[in-house]
Amino acid sequence: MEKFKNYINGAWVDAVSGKTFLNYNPANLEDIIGEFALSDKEDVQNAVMAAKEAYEKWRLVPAPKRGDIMRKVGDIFNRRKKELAKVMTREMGKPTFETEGDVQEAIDTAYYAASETRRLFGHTVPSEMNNKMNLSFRTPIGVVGVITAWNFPIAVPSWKILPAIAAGNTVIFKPSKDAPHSGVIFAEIMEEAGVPKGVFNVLLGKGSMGDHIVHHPDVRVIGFTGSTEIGCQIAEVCGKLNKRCSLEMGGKNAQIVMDDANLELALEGALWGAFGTTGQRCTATSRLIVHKNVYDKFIDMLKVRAEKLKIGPGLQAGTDMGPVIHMKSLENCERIVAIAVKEGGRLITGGKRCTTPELAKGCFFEPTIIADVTEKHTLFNEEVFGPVLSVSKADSFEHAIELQNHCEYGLSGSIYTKDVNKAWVAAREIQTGICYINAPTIGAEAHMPFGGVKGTGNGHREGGWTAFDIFTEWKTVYFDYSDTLQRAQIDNY
Ligand code: UN1
Repeated sequence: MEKFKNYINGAWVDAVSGKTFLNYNPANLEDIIGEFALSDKEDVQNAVMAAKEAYEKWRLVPAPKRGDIMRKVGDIFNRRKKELAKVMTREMGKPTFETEGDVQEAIDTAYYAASETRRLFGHTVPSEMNNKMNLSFRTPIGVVGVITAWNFPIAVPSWKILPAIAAGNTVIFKPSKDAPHSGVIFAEIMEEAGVPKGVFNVLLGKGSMGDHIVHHPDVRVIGFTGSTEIGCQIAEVCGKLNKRCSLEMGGKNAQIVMDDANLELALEGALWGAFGTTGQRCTATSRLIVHKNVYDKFIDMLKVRAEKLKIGPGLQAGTDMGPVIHMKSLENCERIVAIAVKEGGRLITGGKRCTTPELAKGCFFEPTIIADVTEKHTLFNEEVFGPVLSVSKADSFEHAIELQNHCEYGLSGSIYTKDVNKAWVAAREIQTGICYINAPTIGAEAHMPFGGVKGTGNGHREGGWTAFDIFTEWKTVYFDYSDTLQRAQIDNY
C-alpha cells in the first residue's frame, strides 16, 4: 500500500509517533487509497518551529519575487491538472469534470495572488503638521494555520494558502482526513515551484491535531473552512488567545423561482446547484422556493430531470453525480429524509441509498427532492451536505424573500426572475454574502470576495483582494523631517 508522509521544513517525514491512518475511496470502500501519517502535538510543534524560522527570511523577500513563485505554482497546477483531478476524485468522489474545475480555481487563485504582489497598495496621506508625511502599508503577520474540508480539496486550501504566502506569511496546512492525498500533492507542487523550506508545511491527521495548531501560541492566524460547530470552537480559542481567525462555515442556501422566470434555465440551475458535487458544497442549493403559480409545474419538471441523472463513480465517464463522502454522511441523508417525510414533506423522488451491486460498494445516495416543506420543518433549517433538496411554496415575491432569509446561515442566495426591479430588490434584501441573479447558488469565481453572513462566517472574505485583509496587518508610519518636536493635536491648534 502506498504510504504518505508529512511535509515539514522542506522534507518528507513520518509522524513522530510513527502512527498512520487509512483513507478509502467513497465510490468503492474496498479501494484503500493509502496509509497517511497521523500527526499529533509533536509534529505540530516541529512544523510551527520550521514555519516560524522561515518567516524571518520570507517576510523580507520582495513581494513581486514571492509572486513569481506563485505564478510557477499556477503553472504546475495547470500542468498536473488532469492527473491531480483523478487523485481528488478517487478520494472525495465528485466526477473528474468537477475536480478539474476545482484545480482550475487554484490556478486562478495562484495567478491572481501573483499579480496582487505587484499591487499590494497602501495609502499616503498628508500629515496635519508641516514637514511630515503619513503612510500606511500592509505587513505579513507570521505563521498561519490553514484547516480545510474535503469537498474542494485543492481550491479552498488555495484560497487561503496562496494569498497568505504571497503576502509574506508562512503556513501550516492541515488537509481534511478525508482528502489527505490532495494535501500531499499541494506540497509537491509548492516544493517544485521553489517555495523555500519551512514556508509551506503540510501535516496529515485528524481533528485533534488541528486543535493543536489552533492552540499553538506561535500560530497567529487561523483560516478555517468546515462546520459551524467546529468553527465556533476555533473562534472561542482564538478569542482567548487573541489571534485572528477567518471562518467559512455552514450554509442552507436557497434558490427562488418566480413565476416570470425562464423555467428551463431555473431548472438547469436548480439541478446543478442541488446535485453538483452531490450537494456537498457550502454553496449548494438545499432549498428551492417556488412561486405558487409555477409550483406544481416546476416540481414535475424537476422530477423528470433528477431521475435522469447518472449516478456512479466519479472516475467513470458519463457520471453526473458521485457518492457522498462516507457512510456516516449517507446515514445522515437517510435520517433527514425520514424526518422530513414524518414532518409532512412529500417525497417526489429519491430518498434511498443506491443498492445495485456496483453502487452498493460505495456511499451512493439517490438525488432526492422533498416538496411541501415549510419553514417549521427540520429539512428547511438543517444543513445536510448531501443530495437532498427541499421545495417550498411562496405566495408572493415578498414571501419568497422572507423564506429565503428564514435561515440561520447566510452564504449564498439566488433568484430567477425576468423582472429587473425585483432582481435588484432581491440583490439588496437577500441576507447572504453572495447573491446570484438568474444563476445557481454555486459558482463563485476566484477573484471575487467569498464568504457569508449570520451563522456562515465571522466577517472575513476569502477570494480576490479581500483575502489579503485576512493575512496582513496595517502598519502606519509617520515620517517627520522637520527636525523639531511637533506635538500632534497640540501645536497646530
Ligand atoms: C465550498 O463549497 O466550500 O462557488 C466552496 C462554488 C465553488 C466553491 C465552493 N466555486 O460553489
